[in-house]
Amino acid sequence: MTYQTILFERGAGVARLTLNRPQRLNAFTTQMHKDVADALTCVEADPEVRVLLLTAAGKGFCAGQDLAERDVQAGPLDLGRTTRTYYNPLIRRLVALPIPVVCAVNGVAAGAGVSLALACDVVIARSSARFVQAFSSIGLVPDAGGTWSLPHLVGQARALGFTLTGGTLSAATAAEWGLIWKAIDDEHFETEREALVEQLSRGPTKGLANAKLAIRHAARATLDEQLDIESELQRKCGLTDDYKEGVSAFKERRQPRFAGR
Ligand code: T3D
Repeated sequence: MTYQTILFERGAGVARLTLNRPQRLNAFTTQMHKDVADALTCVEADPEVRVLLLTAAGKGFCAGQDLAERDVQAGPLDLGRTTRTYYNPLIRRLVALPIPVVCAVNGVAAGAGVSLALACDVVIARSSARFVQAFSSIGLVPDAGGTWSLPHLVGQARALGFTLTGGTLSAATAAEWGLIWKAIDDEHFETEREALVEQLSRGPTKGLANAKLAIRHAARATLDEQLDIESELQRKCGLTDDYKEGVSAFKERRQPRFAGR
């Protein structure tokens, strides 16, 4: 399947979705939303895919909404409609995917590009990448889940400071704040990205999916509720082939061979 605005391939348990409008720092157009949505439908329907890698072509990751698509002189725009139609379903689908989603931030992320990265499960960034909270520069509120993920990840003080000043964070600061998992030296970025993706593609997929579910659920739960969720998810994990394999491998002093079931 070929697309106008993304590259998409599947193989060896990995789906790779690369935003591909490098001349516009991979800013989102309506066509890109449609292409990404279609690729996600393929991922959701393919039981062989055990990890999704989201990254981008060229020197940028994603500059958020393509502002060339917004004719502000032509009359009022209903941005509530565009976020409801495109950004909200995208974020909901990424978070709901029952596999790990790795985001490899290869360059600058701005506006909804930041929010998009933060919706992924494991976010790594090139040391030279930066995160720009561009919304306030054009009079908008962070969208694509940004007002939810930011304070959850870094706390209210940093979320407000970053957002209201339209600030820029280096990858190193983003990692230090807990916005992302890791900043990686540019020269080691691809190698580490591939090692991470390979590790996750060979992992106990159902266990990883349940861990993702539990950790994401914690943001809106009490400890009591969370203990119950853990028990229920642990019950499910205990019935998987991968649990049997993991314990057997430990006892036999060998590496486990998880089948993702
Ligand atoms: O509309 C709705 O549906 C509501 C939803 C909104 C979601 C949002 O994301 S709102 C926020 C939109 N994004 C921005 O405001 C970011 C705008 N871009 C920038 O601030 C800067 O470009 C960056 C900080 C991202 C990077 O700066 P720099 O100096 O590294 O690169 P540059 O030279 O500014 O950009 C390179 C090219 O990409 C340039 O084109 P040119 O001059 O070489 O032909 C630039 O115009 C283009 N570009 C960058 N960002 C966008 C863009 N073109 C269209 N839309 C963009 N968002």
